[in-house]
Amino acid sequence: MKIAIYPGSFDPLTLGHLDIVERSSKIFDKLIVAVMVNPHKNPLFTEEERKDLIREAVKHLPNVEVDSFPGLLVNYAQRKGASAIIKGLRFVSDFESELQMAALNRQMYEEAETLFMPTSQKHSYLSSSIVKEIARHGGPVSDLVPSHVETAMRAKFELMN
Ligand code: COD
Repeated sequence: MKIAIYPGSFDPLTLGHLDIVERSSKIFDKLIVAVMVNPHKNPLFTEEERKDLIREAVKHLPNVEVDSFPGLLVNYAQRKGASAIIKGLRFVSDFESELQMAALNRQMYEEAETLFMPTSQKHSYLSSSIVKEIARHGGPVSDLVPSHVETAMRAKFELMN
């Protein structure tokens, strides 16, 4: 069984992320969308909230699982028996850091190849931080995130105000 991991912060999942999930789930027997738990970051959504938002968005994709992991991605990939790590690419700047991580990851665990999937043009400008910034100020995000993510963001920002 060919297993791939699509890691990220997903704080929160955007339509850009979902596009990468849908396209890469067609290539592998199983795709694990893995929320990275980073104690040095201060996310808007908790680990469990992020996973729940992703689960709701991928419920039409039977071969997609949602999970989370702390620490090194390669250790997690090894535990899961993954043969590929999927990274979405938007800008040249994404490529620079991703190439470095891909080389180091392969050095630490050569059973998993990093595969870069280019963003769809309509999502090329999208990032979780920009979406949060727009939503925080009450701007429109319905074309940028699934509707349940929009609802969850609005609820968070209302609580904060
Ligand atoms: N279109 C296409 N792809 C997109 C879009 C979009 N609009 N938006 C984001 N993406 C891609 C990103 O490029 C990334 O591949 C993925 O989706 C997740 O994005 P984010 O923003 O949720 O997540 P990041 O960038 O905060 O996540 C970074 C990782 C967790 C993937 C990275 O830090 C990592 O691999 N960490 C593992 C820790 C580790 O092992 N470190 C040692 C490395 S040598």
